[in-house]
Amino acid sequence: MTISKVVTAAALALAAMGAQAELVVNGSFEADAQANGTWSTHSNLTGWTGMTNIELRNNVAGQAQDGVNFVELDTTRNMSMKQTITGNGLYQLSFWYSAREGRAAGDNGLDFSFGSLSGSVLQTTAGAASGHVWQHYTGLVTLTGATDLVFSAVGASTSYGGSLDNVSVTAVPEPETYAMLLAGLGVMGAVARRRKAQQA
Ligand SMILES: [Ca+2]
Ligand SMILES: [Ca+2]
Ligand SMILES: [Ca+2]
Repeated sequence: MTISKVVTAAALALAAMGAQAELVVNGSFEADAQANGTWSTHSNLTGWTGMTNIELRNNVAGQAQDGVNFVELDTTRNMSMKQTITGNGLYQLSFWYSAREGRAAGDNGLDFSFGSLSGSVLQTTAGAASGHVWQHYTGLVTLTGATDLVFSAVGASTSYGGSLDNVSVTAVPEPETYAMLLAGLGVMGAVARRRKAQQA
C-alpha cells in the first residue's frame, strides 16, 4: 500500500466516523406535506407523537431553518410532542429554535427534555418584527436504552409560540474508538514504509 493510499484510507475512515447515523425520524418535519404559505394541526407527525396537537407550518410567519417545514407547539393552547430514541452511550442533541415574529417575551417559550438533559429556550426573548431569527442549541447526554425526546410549548398560552426545526440526535464516538483508529492507521503506515523500503 502506498503512502497516498494510506492517507486516502485514513481520510475515508475519519469521514465515516464524522457522518454519524441520524437517530431522529423526520427531525426536519419534511416527511408530511404542507403547501407553501399554509399551516395545519396534527395529532401526530411522522416519527412524532403529539400531546395533543402539533402545528406544521410552511412559510407562515417565517421560513424553515432546514427544508420548507417547521413546527410550532402553541396550537389552541400550549402542547407537547415526543419521539422515543434508543441508544447506549454518549449522544449529542441538536435543534434550531426561533421566537415567533411580533410576539412579546414570555409568549415564545419552548422546553425540552431528553433523559438527564432538559432546559428552556428563549422564554424571555421577544420575536423579531418580521420572520425568524433561528438559534442553534446543542447538548450532550448519556443514554441507557429507550429515552423520550420531548418538546413542550410554555409561557403564555395564546395560540402563538416559538418555532422548532432540524432536530438531530447522533452518537458521539468514545475516545477509545479514536485511539483504536489511530493505532490501526499507525500499523498501516508502518507496513507501507516497510514495503517502500523493500522496493528501494
Ligand atoms: Ca424543516
Ligand atoms: Ca399556533
Ligand atoms: Ca404562546
